[in-house]
Amino acid sequence: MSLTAEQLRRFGEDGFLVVENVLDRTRTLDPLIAEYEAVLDRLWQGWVRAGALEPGDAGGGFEERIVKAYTAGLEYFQPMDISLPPGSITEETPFHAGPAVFAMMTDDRLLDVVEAIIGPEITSNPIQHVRIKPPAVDLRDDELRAHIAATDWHQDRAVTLEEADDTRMVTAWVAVSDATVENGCLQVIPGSHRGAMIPHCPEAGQVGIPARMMAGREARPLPVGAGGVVLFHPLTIHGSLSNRSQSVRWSFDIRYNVTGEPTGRPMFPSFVARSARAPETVLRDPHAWRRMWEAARSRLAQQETTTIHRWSPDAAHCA
Ligand SMILES: O=C(O)CCC(=O)C(=O)O
Ligand SMILES: [Fe+2]
Repeated sequence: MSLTAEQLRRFGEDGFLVVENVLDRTRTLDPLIAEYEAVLDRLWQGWVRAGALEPGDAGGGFEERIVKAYTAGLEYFQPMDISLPPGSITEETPFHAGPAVFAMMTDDRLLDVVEAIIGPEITSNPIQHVRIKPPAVDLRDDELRAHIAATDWHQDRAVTLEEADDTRMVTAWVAVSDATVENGCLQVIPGSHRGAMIPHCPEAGQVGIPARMMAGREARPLPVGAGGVVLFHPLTIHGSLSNRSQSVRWSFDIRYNVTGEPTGRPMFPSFVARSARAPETVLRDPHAWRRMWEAARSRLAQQETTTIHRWSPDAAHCA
Protein backbone atom coordinates (compact mmCIF):
# COMPACT_ATOMS: atom_id res chain seq x y z
CA MET A 1 0.00 0.00 0.00
CA SER A 2 1.39 3.37 -0.87
CA LEU A 3 -0.03 6.84 -1.39
CA THR A 4 -1.23 8.12 -4.73
CA ALA A 5 0.21 11.27 -6.28
CA GLU A 6 -3.08 12.98 -5.46
CA GLN A 7 -2.86 11.97 -1.77
CA LEU A 8 0.72 13.25 -1.60
CA ARG A 9 -0.31 16.51 -3.22
CA ARG A 10 -3.07 16.94 -0.63
CA PHE A 11 -0.67 16.16 2.21
CA GLY A 12 1.68 18.84 0.88
CA GLU A 13 -1.11 21.36 0.57
CA ASP A 14 -3.11 20.63 3.74
CA GLY A 15 -0.41 19.29 6.07
CA PHE A 16 -2.47 16.20 6.90
CA LEU A 17 -4.00 13.17 5.23
CA VAL A 18 -6.61 10.66 6.39
CA VAL A 19 -5.92 7.14 5.12
CA GLU A 20 -8.58 4.54 5.92
CA ASN A 21 -7.89 0.81 6.36
CA VAL A 22 -4.14 0.84 6.81
CA LEU A 23 -3.90 -1.70 9.63
CA ASP A 24 -5.42 -5.12 9.16
CA ARG A 25 -8.04 -6.08 11.73
CA THR A 26 -6.99 -9.70 12.32
CA ARG A 27 -3.27 -9.35 11.71
CA THR A 28 -2.59 -6.13 13.65
CA LEU A 29 -5.57 -4.65 15.55
CA ASP A 30 -6.92 -7.77 17.25
CA PRO A 31 -3.54 -8.81 18.73
CA LEU A 32 -3.03 -5.24 19.92
CA ILE A 33 -6.40 -5.20 21.65
CA ALA A 34 -5.74 -8.64 23.18
CA GLU A 35 -2.36 -7.45 24.46
CA TYR A 36 -3.97 -4.46 26.17
CA GLU A 37 -6.71 -6.65 27.66
CA ALA A 38 -3.95 -8.71 29.25
CA VAL A 39 -2.21 -5.57 30.55
CA LEU A 40 -5.46 -4.34 32.09
CA ASP A 41 -6.12 -7.77 33.55
CA ARG A 42 -2.76 -7.71 35.33
CA LEU A 43 -3.39 -4.17 36.58
CA TRP A 44 -6.83 -5.18 37.77
CA GLN A 45 -5.50 -8.13 39.75
CA GLY A 46 -2.93 -5.83 41.35
CA TRP A 47 -5.60 -3.34 42.33
CA VAL A 48 -7.72 -6.10 43.86
CA ARG A 49 -4.72 -7.45 45.80
CA ALA A 50 -3.95 -3.93 47.03
CA GLY A 51 -7.53 -3.56 48.26
CA ALA A 52 -8.32 -0.72 45.86
CA LEU A 53 -11.11 -2.81 44.29
CA GLU A 54 -13.50 -5.35 45.80
CA PRO A 55 -12.23 -8.92 45.31
CA GLY A 56 -15.51 -9.89 43.63
CA ASP A 57 -15.45 -6.96 41.22
CA ALA A 58 -14.58 -8.33 37.78
CA GLY A 59 -15.30 -4.93 36.29
CA GLY A 60 -16.77 -6.19 33.01
CA GLY A 61 -15.15 -5.77 29.60
CA PHE A 62 -12.18 -3.60 28.68
CA GLU A 63 -14.13 -0.35 28.45
CA GLU A 64 -16.06 -0.86 31.68
CA ARG A 65 -12.81 -1.68 33.45
CA ILE A 66 -11.14 1.47 32.14
CA VAL A 67 -14.01 3.65 33.33
CA LYS A 68 -14.23 1.85 36.68
CA ALA A 69 -10.49 2.15 37.28
CA TYR A 70 -10.57 5.84 36.39
CA THR A 71 -13.56 6.49 38.62
CA ALA A 72 -11.87 4.67 41.50
CA GLY A 73 -8.87 7.00 41.09
CA LEU A 74 -6.60 4.21 39.82
CA GLU A 75 -3.86 5.18 37.41
CA TYR A 76 -4.31 3.09 34.28
CA PHE A 77 -2.71 5.45 31.78
CA GLN A 78 1.02 5.32 32.53
CA PRO A 79 1.18 1.50 32.79
CA MET A 80 -0.45 1.36 29.37
CA ASP A 81 1.51 4.14 27.73
CA ILE A 82 4.18 3.26 25.21
CA SER A 83 6.55 5.85 26.63
CA LEU A 84 8.02 7.04 29.89
CA PRO A 85 6.54 10.23 31.36
CA PRO A 86 8.25 13.61 31.68
CA GLY A 87 9.32 14.72 35.14
CA SER A 88 10.37 12.21 37.73
CA ILE A 89 11.14 8.67 36.53
CA THR A 90 12.06 5.78 38.85
CA GLU A 91 13.07 2.14 38.30
CA GLU A 92 9.42 1.31 38.98
CA THR A 93 7.80 3.74 36.54
CA PRO A 94 5.53 1.47 34.50
CA PHE A 95 5.08 1.56 30.73
CA HIS A 96 3.99 -0.88 28.06
CA ALA A 97 6.31 -1.83 25.22
CA GLY A 98 4.67 -5.08 24.12
CA PRO A 99 5.21 -7.16 20.98
CA ALA A 100 1.82 -6.29 19.48
CA VAL A 101 2.62 -2.58 19.84
CA PHE A 102 5.99 -3.15 18.16
CA ALA A 103 4.21 -5.07 15.37
CA MET A 104 1.84 -2.13 14.85
CA MET A 105 4.70 0.39 14.80
CA THR A 106 6.64 -1.66 12.25
CA ASP A 107 3.62 -2.77 10.22
CA ASP A 108 4.54 -2.91 6.53
CA ARG A 109 1.43 -1.16 5.30
CA LEU A 110 1.90 1.65 7.80
CA LEU A 111 5.59 2.01 6.90
CA ASP A 112 4.62 2.13 3.22
CA VAL A 113 2.54 5.27 3.73
CA VAL A 114 5.22 6.76 5.99
CA GLU A 115 7.83 6.04 3.30
CA ALA A 116 5.72 7.89 0.75
CA ILE A 117 6.11 10.99 2.92
CA ILE A 118 9.62 10.87 4.42
CA GLY A 119 11.41 8.37 2.17
CA PRO A 120 12.83 4.87 2.74
CA GLU A 121 15.23 5.58 5.64
CA ILE A 122 12.76 5.45 8.51
CA THR A 123 13.47 5.75 12.23
CA SER A 124 10.77 5.13 14.79
CA ASN A 125 10.74 8.35 16.81
CA PRO A 126 10.27 7.80 20.57
CA ILE A 127 7.63 10.53 20.96
CA GLN A 128 4.70 8.17 21.12
CA HIS A 129 1.60 7.60 23.20
CA VAL A 130 -1.50 5.54 23.67
CA ARG A 131 -4.70 7.48 24.33
CA ILE A 132 -7.54 5.57 25.91
CA LYS A 133 -10.13 8.20 26.69
CA PRO A 134 -13.19 7.55 28.84
CA PRO A 135 -16.43 9.39 28.07
CA ALA A 136 -16.07 13.01 29.22
CA VAL A 137 -19.10 12.58 31.53
CA ASP A 138 -17.02 10.13 33.58
CA LEU A 139 -14.02 12.46 33.94
CA ARG A 140 -13.31 14.55 37.00
CA ASP A 141 -13.83 18.26 36.45
CA ASP A 142 -10.15 18.94 36.94
CA GLU A 143 -8.99 16.25 34.49
CA LEU A 144 -6.73 17.99 31.97
CA ARG A 145 -4.30 15.33 30.81
CA ALA A 146 -4.09 15.13 27.03
CA HIS A 147 -4.01 11.34 27.11
CA ILE A 148 -7.34 11.14 28.88
CA ALA A 149 -9.32 14.32 28.15
CA ALA A 150 -9.49 16.54 25.04
CA THR A 151 -6.15 17.72 23.65
CA ASP A 152 -5.38 21.45 23.36
CA TRP A 153 -4.17 23.01 20.12
CA HIS A 154 -0.48 22.42 19.50
CA GLN A 155 2.15 21.55 16.93
CA ASP A 156 4.11 18.32 17.44
CA ARG A 157 7.36 20.15 16.69
CA ALA A 158 6.74 21.98 19.97
CA VAL A 159 6.95 18.76 21.99
CA THR A 160 10.45 18.04 20.69
CA LEU A 161 13.65 19.65 21.92
CA GLU A 162 15.21 22.30 19.63
CA GLU A 163 17.65 19.76 18.24
CA ALA A 164 14.86 18.39 16.01
CA ASP A 165 13.65 21.69 14.55
CA ASP A 166 14.93 20.72 11.11
CA THR A 167 14.20 17.01 11.37
CA ARG A 168 11.99 15.60 8.67
CA MET A 169 9.29 13.78 10.57
CA VAL A 170 5.67 12.73 10.36
CA THR A 171 3.05 11.84 12.95
CA ALA A 172 0.86 8.79 12.39
CA TRP A 173 -2.31 8.90 14.47
CA VAL A 174 -3.71 5.38 14.49
CA ALA A 175 -7.37 4.72 15.31
CA VAL A 176 -7.95 1.55 17.32
CA SER A 177 -11.62 2.30 17.85
CA ASP A 178 -13.58 4.26 15.25
CA ALA A 179 -12.78 7.91 15.87
CA THR A 180 -15.81 10.18 15.43
CA VAL A 181 -16.71 13.80 16.05
CA GLU A 182 -18.81 12.58 18.95
CA ASN A 183 -16.15 10.46 20.66
CA GLY A 184 -13.34 13.00 20.33
CA CYS A 185 -11.49 12.52 17.05
CA LEU A 186 -8.48 14.56 16.04
CA GLN A 187 -8.99 18.05 14.63
CA VAL A 188 -6.56 20.12 12.57
CA ILE A 189 -6.10 23.58 11.09
CA PRO A 190 -5.65 22.83 7.38
CA GLY A 191 -2.60 24.48 5.82
CA SER A 192 -1.13 25.56 9.17
CA HIS A 193 2.08 23.56 8.50
CA ARG A 194 3.05 26.25 6.00
CA GLY A 195 3.45 28.74 8.86
CA ALA A 196 6.24 28.84 11.42
CA MET A 197 6.40 27.23 14.81
CA ILE A 198 4.16 29.12 17.20
CA PRO A 199 5.34 29.75 20.77
CA HIS A 200 3.61 27.30 23.13
CA CYS A 201 2.75 27.62 26.79
CA PRO A 202 2.67 24.94 29.47
CA GLU A 203 -0.70 25.50 31.06
CA ALA A 204 -3.48 23.44 32.56
CA GLY A 205 -1.57 20.16 32.38
CA GLN A 206 -0.79 20.42 28.66
CA VAL A 207 1.48 22.36 26.34
CA GLY A 208 -0.64 24.44 24.05
CA ILE A 209 -0.91 27.42 21.75
CA PRO A 210 -2.21 30.56 23.53
CA ALA A 211 -5.88 31.12 22.65
CA ARG A 212 -5.26 34.52 21.03
CA MET A 213 -2.97 32.84 18.46
CA MET A 214 -5.88 30.60 17.45
CA ALA A 215 -8.35 33.38 16.71
CA GLY A 216 -9.81 33.27 13.22
CA ARG A 217 -8.48 29.83 12.33
CA GLU A 218 -10.86 27.26 10.99
CA ALA A 219 -10.73 23.77 12.48
CA ARG A 220 -11.49 20.58 10.62
CA PRO A 221 -12.42 17.43 12.60
CA LEU A 222 -10.95 14.22 11.16
CA PRO A 223 -13.09 11.17 11.82
CA VAL A 224 -11.43 7.91 10.77
CA GLY A 225 -12.38 4.26 11.10
CA ALA A 226 -10.58 1.73 13.29
CA GLY A 227 -7.39 0.67 11.50
CA GLY A 228 -7.24 3.99 9.66
CA VAL A 229 -4.46 6.51 10.13
CA VAL A 230 -4.19 10.30 10.12
CA LEU A 231 -0.79 11.47 8.92
CA PHE A 232 0.33 14.98 9.68
CA HIS A 233 3.26 17.35 9.40
CA PRO A 234 5.12 18.41 12.60
CA LEU A 235 3.96 22.00 12.17
CA THR A 236 0.30 21.20 11.53
CA ILE A 237 -1.76 22.70 14.34
CA HIS A 238 -3.97 20.00 15.84
CA GLY A 239 -5.81 18.93 18.95
CA SER A 240 -8.72 16.67 19.72
CA LEU A 241 -12.37 17.03 20.63
CA SER A 242 -13.78 15.86 23.90
CA ASN A 243 -15.39 12.44 24.11
CA ARG A 244 -19.14 13.14 24.22
CA SER A 245 -20.02 9.49 23.52
CA GLN A 246 -20.79 6.71 25.96
CA SER A 247 -17.77 4.64 25.00
CA VAL A 248 -14.01 4.73 25.25
CA ARG A 249 -12.02 6.37 22.44
CA TRP A 250 -8.72 4.63 21.75
CA SER A 251 -5.81 5.72 19.55
CA PHE A 252 -2.05 5.57 19.32
CA ASP A 253 0.08 8.42 18.08
CA ILE A 254 3.50 7.44 16.85
CA ARG A 255 6.10 9.32 14.88
CA TYR A 256 8.78 8.63 12.35
CA ASN A 257 11.77 10.66 11.25
CA VAL A 258 14.46 10.37 8.61
CA THR A 259 17.19 8.13 10.02
CA GLY A 260 20.23 10.04 11.24
CA GLU A 261 18.34 13.24 12.03
CA PRO A 262 17.76 14.21 15.69
CA THR A 263 14.58 12.75 17.20
CA GLY A 264 13.99 15.66 19.55
CA ARG A 265 13.87 13.32 22.55
CA PRO A 266 17.39 11.91 22.71
CA MET A 267 16.95 10.43 26.20
CA PHE A 268 14.34 7.99 24.88
CA PRO A 269 15.19 5.14 22.49
CA SER A 270 14.60 5.29 18.75
CA PHE A 271 15.24 2.49 16.27
CA VAL A 272 15.48 1.93 12.53
CA ALA A 273 12.11 0.66 11.35
CA ARG A 274 12.92 0.41 7.64
CA SER A 275 15.97 1.02 5.50
CA ALA A 276 16.70 0.60 1.80
CA ARG A 277 20.35 1.62 2.25
CA ALA A 278 21.22 -0.56 5.25
CA PRO A 279 18.52 -3.20 5.74
CA GLU A 280 20.68 -4.99 8.32
CA THR A 281 20.17 -2.05 10.72
CA VAL A 282 16.40 -2.62 10.97
CA LEU A 283 15.26 -3.69 14.43
CA ARG A 284 13.07 -6.79 14.25
CA ASP A 285 13.07 -8.00 17.86
CA PRO A 286 10.25 -6.60 19.99
CA HIS A 287 12.01 -7.70 23.16
CA ALA A 288 15.12 -5.75 22.21
CA TRP A 289 12.85 -2.73 21.83
CA ARG A 290 11.35 -3.23 25.30
CA ARG A 291 14.84 -3.61 26.76
CA MET A 292 15.87 -0.29 25.19
CA TRP A 293 13.06 1.42 27.08
CA GLU A 294 14.00 -0.39 30.30
CA ALA A 295 17.60 0.77 29.90
CA ALA A 296 16.43 4.36 29.31
CA ARG A 297 14.31 4.13 32.46
CA SER A 298 17.30 2.96 34.54
CA ARG A 299 19.37 5.81 33.16
CA LEU A 300 16.69 8.44 33.74
CA ALA A 301 15.98 7.16 37.26
CA GLN A 302 19.45 8.47 38.16
CA GLN A 303 18.43 12.04 37.49
CA GLU A 304 15.98 14.28 39.25
CA THR A 305 13.77 15.17 36.35
CA THR A 306 13.37 14.65 32.62
CA THR A 307 12.52 17.67 30.50
CA ILE A 308 10.86 17.03 27.16
CA HIS A 309 10.11 20.49 25.81
CA ARG A 310 11.51 24.01 25.72
CA TRP A 311 8.59 26.12 26.94
CA SER A 312 8.39 28.06 30.17
CA PRO A 313 5.12 29.29 31.69
CA ASP A 314 7.02 32.48 32.61
CA ALA A 315 7.70 33.47 29.00
CA ALA A 316 6.26 36.83 27.93
CA HIS A 317 4.01 35.18 25.32
CA CYS A 318 2.33 33.15 28.07
CA ALA A 319 1.29 36.15 30.16
O1 LIG B 1 -5.38 12.11 20.18
C1 LIG B 1 -5.26 13.19 20.75
O2 LIG B 1 -6.00 13.57 21.62
C2 LIG B 1 -4.15 14.13 20.36
C3 LIG B 1 -3.13 13.47 19.52
C4 LIG B 1 -1.94 14.31 19.22
O3 LIG B 1 -1.72 15.40 19.69
C5 LIG B 1 -0.97 13.74 18.31
O4 LIG B 1 -1.24 12.67 17.75
O5 LIG B 1 0.08 14.35 18.09
FE1 LIG C 1 0.13 16.18 18.88
